[in-house]
Amino acid sequence: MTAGHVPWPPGTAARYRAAGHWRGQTFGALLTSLASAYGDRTAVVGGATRWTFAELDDRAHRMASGLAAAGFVAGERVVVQLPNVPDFLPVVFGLWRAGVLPVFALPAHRGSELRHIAGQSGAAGIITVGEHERHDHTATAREVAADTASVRRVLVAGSEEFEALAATAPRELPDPDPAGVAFLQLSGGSTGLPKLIPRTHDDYLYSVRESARICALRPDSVYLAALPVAHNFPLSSPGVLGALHAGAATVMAPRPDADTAFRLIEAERVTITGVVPPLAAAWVQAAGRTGRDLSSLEVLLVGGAKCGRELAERIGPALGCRLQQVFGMAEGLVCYTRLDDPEDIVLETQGRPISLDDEIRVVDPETGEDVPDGASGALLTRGPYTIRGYYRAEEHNATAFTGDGFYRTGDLVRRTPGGHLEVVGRAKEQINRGGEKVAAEEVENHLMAHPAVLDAAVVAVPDPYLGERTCAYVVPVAGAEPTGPELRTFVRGRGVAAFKVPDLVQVVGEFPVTGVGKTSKRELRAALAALARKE
Ligand code: OOB
Repeated sequence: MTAGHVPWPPGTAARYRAAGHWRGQTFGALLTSLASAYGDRTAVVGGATRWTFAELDDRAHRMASGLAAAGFVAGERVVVQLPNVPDFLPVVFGLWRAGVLPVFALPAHRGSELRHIAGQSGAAGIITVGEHERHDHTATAREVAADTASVRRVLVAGSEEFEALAATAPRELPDPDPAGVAFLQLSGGSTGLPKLIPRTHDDYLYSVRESARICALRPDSVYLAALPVAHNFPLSSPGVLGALHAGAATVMAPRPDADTAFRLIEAERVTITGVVPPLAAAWVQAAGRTGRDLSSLEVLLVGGAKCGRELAERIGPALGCRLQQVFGMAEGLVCYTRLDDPEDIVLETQGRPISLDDEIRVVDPETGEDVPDGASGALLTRGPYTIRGYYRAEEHNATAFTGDGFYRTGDLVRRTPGGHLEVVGRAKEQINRGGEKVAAEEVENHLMAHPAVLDAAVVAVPDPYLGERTCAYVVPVAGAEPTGPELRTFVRGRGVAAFKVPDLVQVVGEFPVTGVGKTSKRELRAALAALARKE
């Protein structure tokens, strides 16, 4: 058992095994079996690289041996911050085979997030790239390593050292415990910095296997990884892991823009991909004037944030494919509209859970009582691939989960009599910036580190393109006159992902108080958000 991991109760675990959800297979063992079933078929394409399943399997074996030879031992954690490059796969499968837990950072993360992730996980190493999208990732990783005691090594994909490691003679390593933690994902966060989400081989593989089935992946499918591949959506819903599981090829898109994606869809005859709503809207627009042949595309998954009916209706006609909505979370639960669902369900709901063993409760946020179908309420869930606790976060777990193990998602939903969920809002202090999650409190803390800032409250404001943008209301200290641009530059300078820098800054004399005169952050945010919606 991994320290810091809250396991499922033994009786529940036994039930999930008996039902065949948990099969006792590790990701390393899965790749071995895929290599024997699909050896000569293409597994992954990106840039000038094109690896078959056998080649991927071989590189992952070598990587595992190289990592072990470099001193990484089973149970340790290594932060992986890689963009969409083929090497993402041998690195992650190599770590899995060595029993080392990848900790998935996003390429957008900067020193602030990386330091938190490495520190919180006690990471022994960081695997990153050189320069990517005009940011020197190696330099950031080295800075973080220098002041994070546990980090012994930074490895840079593509470097000579990395290639030597990837060429190590393969040797069999002991297969880790399939019921143990395979990796740590990041939560979108609502209180402060992102929490770490421990996922096991058993539970994650179940969601991957079922996602591949629900999305009808087959060996001749081609999946385009357009979104950053370490995120749960392009990783496993059905994502690159679902594609591998089905013996299908994955194409790594260096960027998600329509030009890049359409070029790859045409060149590689892509059949399925997944995007967030703003990207879907941009693709829909670009499709009208593209000279590219998109006829191979069968399914576009849209999720990560609410896809409104208007956009949903335009996707099929514009891109010549079917829409599949997906509502998921790194903590577990993933819902899909099914390929044979009636059109209204596909256009209006965010799908139904993967598993009949996903338990769904929709409750009154005030009383905690279940509400009837059709009424909106807070979504609670528990099931065979939803965590029972964040990693090393006992205090937070006490409020994020109910006493009987339901995860409080923070989403407001409505359930149809057929069991489909419609996401109608959010109770958590988080801004969903077109699928990129911003924890209000994290940004407020950065703002309050500025000497001219007395208090800050970050709220969502509606945005036609992103769905929501961030607005920071700031009260200055007496006599100070900080400006919006100055505060934005300050937050950026603290080394945070660009999507967290407030889009708007409003400097105000004081915060409005609510009717009852409450001035708690929570009340303030609610009042400001209501104000922002009215404007
Ligand atoms: C996905 O995962 P996360 O962990 O980045 O964010 C989860 C949250 C949900 O709790 C919900 O607030 C929001 O993102 N969300 C949606 C949505 N899909 C996710 N809100 C409305 N409509 C949707 N379709 O975002 C994620 C993980 C796996 C698959 C897809 C998305």
